[in-house]
Amino acid sequence: MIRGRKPKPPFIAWALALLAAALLGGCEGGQSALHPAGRGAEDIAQLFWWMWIGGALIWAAVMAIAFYVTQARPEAHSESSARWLILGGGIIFPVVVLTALLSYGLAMMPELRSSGDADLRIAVAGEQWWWRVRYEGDAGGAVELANEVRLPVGRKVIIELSSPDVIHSFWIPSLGGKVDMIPGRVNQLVLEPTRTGVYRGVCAEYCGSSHALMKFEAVVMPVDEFDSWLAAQQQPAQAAQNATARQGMAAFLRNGCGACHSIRGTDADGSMGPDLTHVGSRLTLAAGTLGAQVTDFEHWIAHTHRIKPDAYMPAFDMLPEAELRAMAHYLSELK
Ligand code: HEC
Ligand SMILES: [Cu+2]
Repeated sequence: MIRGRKPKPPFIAWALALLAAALLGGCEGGQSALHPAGRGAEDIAQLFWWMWIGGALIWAAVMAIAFYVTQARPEAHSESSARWLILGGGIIFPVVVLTALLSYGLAMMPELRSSGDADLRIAVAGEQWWWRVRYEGDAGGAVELANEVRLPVGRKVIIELSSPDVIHSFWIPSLGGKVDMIPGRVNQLVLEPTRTGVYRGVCAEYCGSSHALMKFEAVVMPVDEFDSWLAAQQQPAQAAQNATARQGMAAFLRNGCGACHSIRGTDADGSMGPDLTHVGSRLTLAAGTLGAQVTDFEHWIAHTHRIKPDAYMPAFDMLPEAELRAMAHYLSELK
């Protein structure tokens, strides 16, 4: 150890502050576990901060000891004081701290997983590379939609998670924890949103080439708005309103889209792809990959694989532009 060489805390402090700012700057907005909008996410954020404080204290203690032995008292230590340091710092201290943090974390689990008196039940299947969402509504019957989960604020909701193909993972960081969707079983997640708003959900388990293009919106609404939204979703699709939409509907049926897609109230009753009965009311298309304007519909139908590599829908770029545009109009008007 070379005496007299001064460490440079100001530079290190600046670097750490910059790093923290860069990291935490990404924690705002609709996809942040540190900006919770649900019961589960609040608990998890609290756990995070306790862990962070614990980590910071330990780091400070280790730095203080390192400073003490290299700068303040660099001379050799007696064997017995070294033994005590190893015993205390290497065994007793970590055992106590880790046991405390683990007990605190484990004590949260029953609450995070309790489904008790849920108000609503939603089944979500992760598929390559989109989300099939089914409301087991009582009054108007079950209703299926895709890539959007709407929830009433302040209500407890059970989400039943499954997958028909590979392992996916359902995660809305602002609302709650992350749970895997495993082929052959149904996992449960309980969410209880506390703030209205639109939050981002993602697939958190690598599931193939377009894994990163598999997002969804979680929309938390006031209870009465939610009820009327669900009642509207339970209705069959509205009839085509104008000549363009009528041409679009005919083209949709003629080109075989109905082999994979359902539009309740028409002959299209396929189930391999997303239900399109109210696709015009969605906030995004193709699992958060595009907006939901007429041009987005047209773009998706013609250039499917340029937008989402390997998606299980054929691209229809061979169709005349007028036909693509008519279908886009028809679908975007299915509110
Ligand atoms: C072989 C089955 C198949 C056929 C045929 C098919 N699609 Fe699809 N479609 C899918 C699948 C699967 C998805 C989901 C893709 C994804 O996001 O990964 C999809 C997604 C969509 C979406 C986005 C829906 C949403 O909620 O995000 C639209 C719109 C759509 N298809 C329209 C059409 C139209 C129009 C046709 C006919 C010209 C058609 N599809 C033909 C399988 C099919
Ligand atoms: Cu996935």
